[in-house]
Amino acid sequence: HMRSALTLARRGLGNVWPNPAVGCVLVREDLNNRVVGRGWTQPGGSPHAETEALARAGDLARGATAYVTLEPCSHIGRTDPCADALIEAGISRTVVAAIDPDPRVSGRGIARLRKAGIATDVGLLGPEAKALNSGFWRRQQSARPIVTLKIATTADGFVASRNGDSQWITGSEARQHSHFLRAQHDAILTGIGTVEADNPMLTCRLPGLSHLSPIRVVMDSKHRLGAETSLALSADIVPVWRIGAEGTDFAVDSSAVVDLRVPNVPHEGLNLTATLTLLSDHGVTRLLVEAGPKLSTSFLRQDLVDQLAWYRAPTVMGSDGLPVFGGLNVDGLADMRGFAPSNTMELGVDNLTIYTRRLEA
Ligand code: AOF
Ligand code: ZN
Repeated sequence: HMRSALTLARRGLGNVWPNPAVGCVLVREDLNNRVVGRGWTQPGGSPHAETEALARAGDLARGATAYVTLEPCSHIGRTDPCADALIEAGISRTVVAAIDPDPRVSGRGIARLRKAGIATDVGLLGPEAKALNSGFWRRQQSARPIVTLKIATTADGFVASRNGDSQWITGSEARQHSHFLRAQHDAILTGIGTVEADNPMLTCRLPGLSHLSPIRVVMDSKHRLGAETSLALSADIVPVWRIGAEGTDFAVDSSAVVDLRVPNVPHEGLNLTATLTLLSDHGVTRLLVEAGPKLSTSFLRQDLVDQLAWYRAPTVMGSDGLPVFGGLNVDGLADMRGFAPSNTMELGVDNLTIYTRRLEA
Protein backbone atom coordinates (compact mmCIF):
# COMPACT_ATOMS: atom_id res chain seq x y z
CA HIS A 1 0.00 0.00 0.00
CA MET A 2 2.86 2.39 0.71
CA ARG A 3 4.33 1.59 -2.71
CA SER A 4 1.01 2.42 -4.26
CA ALA A 5 0.89 5.68 -2.27
CA LEU A 6 4.37 6.55 -3.61
CA THR A 7 3.19 5.90 -7.17
CA LEU A 8 0.26 8.26 -6.59
CA ALA A 9 2.60 10.87 -5.07
CA ARG A 10 4.79 10.80 -8.17
CA ARG A 11 1.90 12.29 -10.17
CA GLY A 12 2.45 15.60 -8.40
CA LEU A 13 6.14 15.99 -9.26
CA GLY A 14 6.69 19.25 -11.11
CA ASN A 15 3.25 20.71 -10.45
CA VAL A 16 2.86 21.07 -6.69
CA TRP A 17 5.86 23.25 -5.79
CA PRO A 18 6.74 24.67 -3.31
CA ASN A 19 4.81 21.80 -1.72
CA PRO A 20 5.96 18.17 -1.65
CA ALA A 21 4.19 15.58 -3.82
CA VAL A 22 2.39 13.32 -1.34
CA GLY A 23 0.29 10.18 -1.82
CA CYS A 24 -2.28 8.59 0.50
CA VAL A 25 -4.07 5.22 0.42
CA LEU A 26 -6.89 4.30 2.83
CA VAL A 27 -7.30 0.58 3.52
CA ARG A 28 -10.02 -1.23 5.47
CA GLU A 29 -8.29 -4.25 6.95
CA ASP A 30 -11.65 -5.40 8.38
CA LEU A 31 -13.16 -5.46 4.86
CA ASN A 32 -10.64 -7.81 3.28
CA ASN A 33 -8.03 -5.08 2.86
CA ARG A 34 -10.30 -3.11 0.60
CA VAL A 35 -8.82 0.16 -0.66
CA VAL A 36 -11.54 2.72 0.05
CA GLY A 37 -9.77 5.93 -0.97
CA ARG A 38 -6.70 7.15 -2.81
CA GLY A 39 -5.40 10.69 -3.09
CA TRP A 40 -2.41 12.76 -4.09
CA THR A 41 -1.36 16.38 -3.72
CA GLN A 42 -3.24 18.45 -6.29
CA PRO A 43 -1.75 20.91 -8.82
CA GLY A 44 -0.51 24.06 -7.10
CA GLY A 45 -0.02 22.13 -3.85
CA SER A 46 -3.55 21.88 -2.49
CA PRO A 47 -5.78 20.14 -1.58
CA HIS A 48 -3.37 17.83 0.19
CA ALA A 49 -3.26 14.09 -0.46
CA GLU A 50 -5.09 13.02 2.72
CA THR A 51 -8.08 15.33 2.12
CA GLU A 52 -8.43 13.93 -1.39
CA ALA A 53 -8.35 10.31 -0.19
CA LEU A 54 -10.82 11.01 2.64
CA ALA A 55 -13.24 12.71 0.24
CA ARG A 56 -13.23 9.64 -2.00
CA ALA A 57 -13.69 7.21 0.90
CA GLY A 58 -16.60 9.10 2.51
CA ASP A 59 -18.07 7.11 5.43
CA LEU A 60 -15.90 4.11 4.57
CA ALA A 61 -12.88 5.99 6.00
CA ARG A 62 -14.01 5.17 9.54
CA GLY A 63 -11.81 2.36 10.87
CA ALA A 64 -9.37 2.50 7.94
CA THR A 65 -5.57 2.46 8.01
CA ALA A 66 -4.04 5.49 6.27
CA TYR A 67 -0.79 4.95 4.37
CA VAL A 68 0.79 8.36 3.78
CA THR A 69 4.15 9.09 2.11
CA LEU A 70 4.73 12.18 4.31
CA GLU A 71 3.74 13.01 7.87
CA PRO A 72 0.21 14.53 7.79
CA CYS A 73 0.41 18.26 8.39
CA SER A 74 -0.51 19.88 11.70
CA HIS A 75 -0.47 23.55 10.71
CA ILE A 76 -3.20 25.75 9.35
CA GLY A 77 -1.93 26.78 5.93
CA ARG A 78 -3.95 27.03 2.78
CA THR A 79 -5.89 24.04 4.12
CA ASP A 80 -6.84 22.80 7.59
CA PRO A 81 -4.44 20.29 9.19
CA CYS A 82 -4.57 16.84 7.58
CA ALA A 83 -3.86 15.22 10.96
CA ASP A 84 -7.16 16.69 12.25
CA ALA A 85 -9.01 15.55 9.14
CA LEU A 86 -7.77 11.97 9.66
CA ILE A 87 -8.78 12.07 13.34
CA GLU A 88 -12.24 13.46 12.57
CA ALA A 89 -12.83 10.85 9.87
CA GLY A 90 -12.24 8.09 12.42
CA ILE A 91 -9.05 6.59 10.96
CA SER A 92 -7.85 3.83 13.28
CA ARG A 93 -4.16 3.54 12.29
CA THR A 94 -1.65 5.60 10.32
CA VAL A 95 1.51 4.43 8.56
CA VAL A 96 3.82 7.29 7.59
CA ALA A 97 6.91 6.99 5.36
CA ALA A 98 8.83 10.06 6.50
CA ILE A 99 8.67 12.95 8.99
CA ASP A 100 7.94 16.33 7.34
CA PRO A 101 11.08 18.54 7.37
CA ASP A 102 8.89 21.69 7.27
CA PRO A 103 9.48 23.33 10.69
CA ARG A 104 5.73 24.10 10.93
CA VAL A 105 5.04 20.34 11.07
CA SER A 106 8.20 18.33 11.85
CA GLY A 107 6.82 15.72 14.26
CA ARG A 108 3.76 17.65 15.41
CA GLY A 109 1.47 15.83 12.98
CA ILE A 110 2.57 12.46 14.37
CA ALA A 111 2.19 13.71 17.96
CA ARG A 112 -1.31 14.93 17.25
CA LEU A 113 -2.40 11.58 15.77
CA ARG A 114 -0.94 9.63 18.70
CA LYS A 115 -2.53 11.99 21.22
CA ALA A 116 -5.89 11.22 19.64
CA GLY A 117 -5.23 7.51 20.24
CA ILE A 118 -4.38 6.61 16.65
CA ALA A 119 -1.58 4.03 16.41
CA THR A 120 1.05 5.60 14.15
CA ASP A 121 4.12 3.92 12.63
CA VAL A 122 6.87 5.93 10.98
CA GLY A 123 9.59 4.92 8.50
CA LEU A 124 8.03 2.43 6.06
CA LEU A 125 9.82 3.06 2.70
CA GLY A 126 11.25 6.22 4.24
CA PRO A 127 14.33 6.41 1.95
CA GLU A 128 12.12 5.99 -1.15
CA ALA A 129 9.76 8.72 0.06
CA LYS A 130 12.65 11.12 0.70
CA ALA A 131 14.22 10.34 -2.68
CA LEU A 132 10.91 11.03 -4.44
CA ASN A 133 10.64 14.44 -2.77
CA SER A 134 14.38 15.18 -2.70
CA GLY A 135 13.66 18.64 -4.13
CA PHE A 136 11.33 19.48 -1.22
CA TRP A 137 13.88 18.20 1.30
CA ARG A 138 16.73 20.10 -0.37
CA ARG A 139 14.77 23.35 -0.37
CA GLN A 140 13.72 22.96 3.27
CA GLN A 141 17.21 22.08 4.47
CA SER A 142 19.55 24.00 2.14
CA ALA A 143 17.38 26.69 0.49
CA ARG A 144 18.18 25.28 -2.97
CA PRO A 145 16.35 23.13 -5.50
CA ILE A 146 17.77 19.80 -6.65
CA VAL A 147 19.41 20.11 -10.06
CA THR A 148 18.97 17.65 -12.92
CA LEU A 149 21.27 18.26 -15.88
CA LYS A 150 19.82 16.96 -19.16
CA ILE A 151 22.15 16.18 -22.05
CA ALA A 152 21.61 14.51 -25.43
CA THR A 153 24.75 13.23 -27.13
CA THR A 154 26.26 10.76 -29.55
CA ALA A 155 27.54 7.51 -28.00
CA ASP A 156 30.95 9.14 -27.65
CA GLY A 157 29.63 12.25 -25.92
CA PHE A 158 29.36 14.91 -28.64
CA VAL A 159 26.50 17.38 -29.02
CA ALA A 160 27.17 18.92 -32.42
CA SER A 161 29.28 18.43 -35.51
CA ARG A 162 31.99 20.92 -36.35
CA ASN A 163 29.68 22.80 -38.70
CA GLY A 164 27.33 23.33 -35.74
CA ASP A 165 24.62 20.81 -36.70
CA SER A 166 22.99 19.66 -33.48
CA GLN A 167 19.24 19.49 -34.00
CA TRP A 168 18.75 15.76 -34.54
CA ILE A 169 21.31 13.93 -32.43
CA THR A 170 18.67 11.78 -30.69
CA GLY A 171 15.39 10.53 -32.18
CA SER A 172 11.72 11.30 -31.58
CA GLU A 173 11.15 8.86 -28.68
CA ALA A 174 14.03 10.42 -26.75
CA ARG A 175 12.72 13.90 -27.49
CA GLN A 176 9.24 12.97 -26.32
CA HIS A 177 10.67 11.54 -23.13
CA SER A 178 12.61 14.75 -22.54
CA HIS A 179 9.30 16.63 -22.64
CA PHE A 180 8.01 14.27 -19.94
CA LEU A 181 11.14 15.13 -17.93
CA ARG A 182 10.25 18.82 -18.30
CA ALA A 183 6.74 18.13 -16.97
CA GLN A 184 8.22 16.61 -13.81
CA HIS A 185 10.28 19.70 -12.99
CA ASP A 186 9.19 23.00 -11.46
CA ALA A 187 11.52 25.08 -13.62
CA ILE A 188 13.81 24.62 -16.61
CA LEU A 189 16.98 26.69 -16.99
CA THR A 190 19.00 27.57 -20.07
CA GLY A 191 21.55 30.14 -21.21
CA ILE A 192 21.16 33.08 -23.58
CA GLY A 193 23.55 31.36 -26.02
CA THR A 194 21.10 28.49 -26.48
CA VAL A 195 18.19 30.94 -26.81
CA GLU A 196 20.02 32.80 -29.57
CA ALA A 197 21.16 29.64 -31.37
CA ASP A 198 17.93 27.58 -31.22
CA ASN A 199 15.14 30.00 -30.19
CA PRO A 200 13.63 27.19 -28.04
CA MET A 201 10.20 27.10 -26.36
CA LEU A 202 11.33 24.82 -23.49
CA THR A 203 7.71 23.79 -22.86
CA CYS A 204 6.20 20.34 -22.46
CA ARG A 205 4.41 19.64 -25.72
CA LEU A 206 3.13 16.12 -25.07
CA PRO A 207 -0.57 15.71 -25.91
CA GLY A 208 -2.63 16.39 -22.78
CA LEU A 209 0.37 17.44 -20.68
CA SER A 210 1.04 20.94 -21.98
CA HIS A 211 -0.40 22.45 -18.78
CA LEU A 212 2.58 20.87 -16.97
CA SER A 213 5.21 23.08 -18.64
CA PRO A 214 7.81 24.30 -16.13
CA ILE A 215 8.71 27.94 -15.43
CA ARG A 216 11.38 28.92 -17.99
CA VAL A 217 14.54 30.51 -16.62
CA VAL A 218 17.13 32.21 -18.84
CA MET A 219 20.64 33.06 -17.66
CA ASP A 220 21.08 36.31 -19.56
CA SER A 221 24.58 37.34 -18.51
CA LYS A 222 25.03 39.21 -21.77
CA HIS A 223 21.77 41.19 -21.44
CA ARG A 224 20.48 40.15 -24.81
CA LEU A 225 17.13 38.40 -24.33
CA GLY A 226 15.09 39.72 -27.23
CA ALA A 227 11.39 40.57 -27.10
CA GLU A 228 10.91 38.62 -30.36
CA THR A 229 12.25 35.28 -29.04
CA SER A 230 9.78 32.40 -28.70
CA LEU A 231 10.33 32.57 -24.94
CA ALA A 232 9.47 36.26 -24.55
CA LEU A 233 6.53 36.01 -26.96
CA SER A 234 4.95 33.19 -24.93
CA ALA A 235 5.81 34.53 -21.46
CA ASP A 236 2.20 35.51 -20.77
CA ILE A 237 1.19 31.83 -21.12
CA VAL A 238 4.14 30.00 -19.54
CA PRO A 239 6.21 32.24 -17.23
CA VAL A 240 9.75 33.33 -18.18
CA TRP A 241 12.18 34.49 -15.52
CA ARG A 242 15.20 36.30 -16.87
CA ILE A 243 18.27 36.27 -14.62
CA GLY A 244 20.60 39.23 -15.19
CA ALA A 245 23.54 40.73 -13.31
CA GLU A 246 23.03 42.99 -10.31
CA GLY A 247 23.85 46.62 -11.01
CA THR A 248 22.76 46.61 -14.65
CA ASP A 249 19.59 48.24 -15.88
CA PHE A 250 18.81 46.19 -18.99
CA ALA A 251 15.17 45.12 -19.26
CA VAL A 252 13.50 42.99 -21.90
CA ASP A 253 10.94 44.89 -23.92
CA SER A 254 8.19 42.56 -22.73
CA SER A 255 6.08 43.18 -19.65
CA ALA A 256 5.45 39.46 -19.18
CA VAL A 257 9.11 38.54 -18.58
CA VAL A 258 10.02 38.57 -14.88
CA ASP A 259 13.35 40.28 -14.21
CA LEU A 260 15.57 38.79 -11.49
CA ARG A 261 19.16 39.64 -10.50
CA VAL A 262 22.17 37.83 -9.07
CA PRO A 263 25.80 38.96 -8.59
CA ASN A 264 28.23 38.55 -11.46
CA VAL A 265 31.43 36.59 -10.81
CA PRO A 266 34.38 38.04 -12.78
CA HIS A 267 35.53 35.68 -15.59
CA GLU A 268 32.76 33.20 -14.77
CA GLY A 269 29.46 34.93 -15.41
CA LEU A 270 26.34 34.94 -13.25
CA ASN A 271 26.73 33.37 -9.81
CA LEU A 272 25.08 29.94 -10.09
CA THR A 273 24.86 29.25 -6.37
CA ALA A 274 23.11 32.60 -5.87
CA THR A 275 20.80 31.67 -8.76
CA LEU A 276 19.80 28.42 -7.05
CA THR A 277 19.10 30.27 -3.79
CA LEU A 278 17.03 32.84 -5.66
CA LEU A 279 14.98 30.13 -7.39
CA SER A 280 14.43 28.40 -4.05
CA ASP A 281 13.27 31.72 -2.55
CA HIS A 282 10.66 31.77 -5.32
CA GLY A 283 9.52 28.25 -4.40
CA VAL A 284 11.37 26.09 -6.93
CA THR A 285 12.23 22.62 -5.61
CA ARG A 286 13.16 20.75 -8.83
CA LEU A 287 15.27 22.42 -11.50
CA LEU A 288 16.06 20.95 -14.92
CA VAL A 289 19.10 22.42 -16.70
CA GLU A 290 18.94 22.15 -20.49
CA ALA A 291 21.81 24.25 -21.73
CA GLY A 292 24.84 24.30 -24.00
CA PRO A 293 28.27 22.89 -23.11
CA LYS A 294 29.48 26.09 -21.45
CA LEU A 295 26.72 26.48 -18.87
CA SER A 296 26.39 22.69 -18.38
CA THR A 297 30.11 22.51 -17.65
CA SER A 298 29.87 25.39 -15.15
CA PHE A 299 27.16 23.54 -13.20
CA LEU A 300 29.29 20.39 -13.18
CA ARG A 301 32.54 22.20 -12.36
CA GLN A 302 30.89 23.87 -9.38
CA ASP A 303 29.54 20.50 -8.26
CA LEU A 304 25.91 21.64 -8.42
CA VAL A 305 24.53 18.68 -10.39
CA ASP A 306 22.52 16.14 -8.38
CA GLN A 307 21.31 14.08 -11.33
CA LEU A 308 22.41 13.65 -14.92
CA ALA A 309 19.72 12.66 -17.44
CA TRP A 310 21.85 11.44 -20.34
CA TYR A 311 20.14 10.62 -23.65
CA ARG A 312 22.55 8.77 -25.96
CA ALA A 313 22.23 8.08 -29.67
CA PRO A 314 23.89 5.02 -31.27
CA THR A 315 26.18 7.19 -33.36
CA VAL A 316 29.85 8.06 -33.18
CA MET A 317 31.07 11.56 -34.02
CA GLY A 318 34.80 11.47 -33.37
CA SER A 319 36.84 14.32 -32.03
CA ASP A 320 35.94 16.77 -34.83
CA GLY A 321 32.66 17.34 -33.00
CA LEU A 322 31.73 19.62 -30.10
CA PRO A 323 32.07 17.73 -26.78
CA VAL A 324 29.17 17.91 -24.32
CA PHE A 325 31.44 19.16 -21.55
CA GLY A 326 34.41 21.49 -21.52
CA GLY A 327 37.34 21.30 -19.11
CA LEU A 328 36.66 20.41 -15.48
CA ASN A 329 40.24 20.86 -14.21
CA VAL A 330 40.69 17.12 -13.79
CA ASP A 331 44.35 16.22 -13.25
CA GLY A 332 44.08 12.71 -11.86
CA LEU A 333 41.24 10.18 -11.83
CA ALA A 334 40.44 11.18 -8.27
CA ASP A 335 39.30 14.62 -9.53
CA MET A 336 36.55 13.23 -11.77
CA ARG A 337 32.88 13.82 -11.00
CA GLY A 338 31.38 10.56 -9.73
CA PHE A 339 27.84 9.35 -10.43
CA ALA A 340 25.96 6.10 -9.92
CA PRO A 341 23.48 4.89 -12.56
CA SER A 342 20.04 4.78 -10.95
CA ASN A 343 17.83 4.00 -13.95
CA THR A 344 18.24 3.19 -17.60
CA MET A 345 15.76 2.71 -20.45
CA GLU A 346 15.62 2.25 -24.20
CA LEU A 347 13.90 4.97 -26.22
CA GLY A 348 13.69 3.82 -29.82
CA VAL A 349 17.28 3.37 -30.98
CA ASP A 350 18.55 5.71 -28.25
CA ASN A 351 18.86 5.15 -24.55
CA LEU A 352 18.53 7.20 -21.40
CA THR A 353 20.54 6.69 -18.25
CA ILE A 354 19.79 8.64 -15.09
CA TYR A 355 22.91 9.09 -13.01
CA THR A 356 22.72 10.24 -9.42
CA ARG A 357 25.57 12.11 -7.78
CA ARG A 358 27.77 9.81 -5.72
CA LEU A 359 28.25 11.36 -2.35
CA GLU A 360 31.72 11.24 -0.83
CA ALA A 361 32.41 7.89 0.80
C1 AOF B 1 0.26 16.97 3.83
N1 AOF B 1 -0.22 16.45 2.66
O1 AOF B 1 -0.35 16.40 0.43
C2 AOF B 1 1.15 17.91 1.40
C3 AOF B 1 1.69 18.42 2.62
O2 AOF B 1 0.79 25.87 2.03
P1 AOF B 1 0.11 24.65 2.56
O3 AOF B 1 -0.97 24.94 3.53
O4 AOF B 1 -0.34 23.72 1.45
O5 AOF B 1 1.20 23.85 3.42
C4 AOF B 1 2.41 23.46 2.84
C5 AOF B 1 3.10 22.44 3.72
O6 AOF B 1 2.25 21.32 3.89
C6 AOF B 1 4.37 21.87 3.10
O7 AOF B 1 5.51 22.63 3.39
C7 AOF B 1 4.44 20.53 3.79
O8 AOF B 1 4.91 20.67 5.09
C8 AOF B 1 2.99 20.12 3.84
N2 AOF B 1 2.61 19.40 2.62
N3 AOF B 1 1.24 17.90 3.79
O9 AOF B 1 -0.19 16.60 4.91
C9 AOF B 1 0.16 16.89 1.47
N4 AOF B 1 1.55 18.40 0.19
ZN1 ZN C 1 -1.91 18.46 4.93
